[in-house]
Amino acid sequence: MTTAAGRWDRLIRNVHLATFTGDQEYGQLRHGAVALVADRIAWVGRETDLPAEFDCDEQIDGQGQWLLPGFIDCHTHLVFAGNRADEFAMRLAGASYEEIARAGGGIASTVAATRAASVDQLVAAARPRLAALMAEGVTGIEVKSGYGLSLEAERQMLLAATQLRDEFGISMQRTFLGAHALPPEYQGDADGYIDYLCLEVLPALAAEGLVDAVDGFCESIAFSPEQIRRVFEAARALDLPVKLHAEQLSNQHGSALVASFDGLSADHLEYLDGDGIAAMANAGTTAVLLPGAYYFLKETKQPPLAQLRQEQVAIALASDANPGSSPIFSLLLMLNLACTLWGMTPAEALAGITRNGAKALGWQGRCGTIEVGKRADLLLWPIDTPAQLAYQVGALRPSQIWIGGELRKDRL
Ligand code: DI6
Ligand code: FE
Repeated sequence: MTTAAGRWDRLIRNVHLATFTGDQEYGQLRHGAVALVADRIAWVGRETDLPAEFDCDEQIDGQGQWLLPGFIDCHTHLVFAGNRADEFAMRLAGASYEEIARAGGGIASTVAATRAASVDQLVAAARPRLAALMAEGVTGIEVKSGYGLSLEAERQMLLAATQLRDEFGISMQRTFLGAHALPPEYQGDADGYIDYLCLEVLPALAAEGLVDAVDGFCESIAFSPEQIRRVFEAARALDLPVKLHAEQLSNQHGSALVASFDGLSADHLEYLDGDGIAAMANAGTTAVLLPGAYYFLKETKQPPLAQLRQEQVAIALASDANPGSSPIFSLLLMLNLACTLWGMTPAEALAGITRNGAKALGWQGRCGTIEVGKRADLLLWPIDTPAQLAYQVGALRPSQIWIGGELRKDRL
């Protein structure tokens, strides 16, 4: 199969393209067409610029709808057992997220439920969450461990994620988040727990091929920058990329730390300062903003959007789907929240779940835009303008989804 002779497997025509390349808003190209060969994009352009002769097995009439890259949810805690509705009620009655965590609730309660679950039970619990995200167009996702906090229980979580990846045929980055919280058996010995992660857990799980990246929670209720640095050094020794939950509840200077390790992303960032932004800009570390957690925790300190823009730090958006701070399984809702709560533009928000979402995972060469050579992860949307995706809440679904060039007939 060669593209030079105009031999294509599929041609999607009569569509408006939001390519997320170039200078136009949304990278838009009206009256476009996209040709696919196997799982790749082979040609992109205006319909009127199609070659006079080409050979193509299948032509698809997009009926004037919009074609976008598949969405990337670059920060999720999708695999967990139980729920924290009781804690939600406590917070509504006035308790803070930090108070609940310090009193032994919060992440620790999800750890107890997750440790008690089998891989099959974790998969069964996560299946409807992943199906909900994918039904709205997610074709690439990051899934973290971090509710196991022991070798066996972290392995169970990563095995569940791997099983979901294969079952749904989705691109997935599996991230080791052992440094999420201190498990009960290490109370009072955070440094001992970090040793255990660095010397035993991470090397073993990496050797089993279950880890694609490494994350941590750098916060006064979690781990110090010095402890996170040791986790990052262990990741570096295994050639694994790093990212960090940073500056979510206070400024611990985690963003500068992750940038100093050429990290993929620093995530949350409400308390990020100018030095952190400069370090991220220098290192090319993506800012992953999580409007679901901001909204759900009723945070009032906004991430420094204007300064991130000014320093040209790439900004991604993600669901942070998790049982404690963002039990929200909708990436489209994140677009709306980022625009209404922080003043992001619809074009910025959409770039955050396409081009910049891919960059946050180190996938910029592979997906996130409509470009020749990229994976054919594509969404056809029955909308008049891409801004509609950030504006409307509910009742929006892609009319077609292609993953790796294959039409997902189940449409999930
Ligand atoms: N920050 C978050 O928002 C999630 N993890 C983290 O480090 C929340 C995790 C939870 O509350 O279960
Ligand atoms: Fe998170």
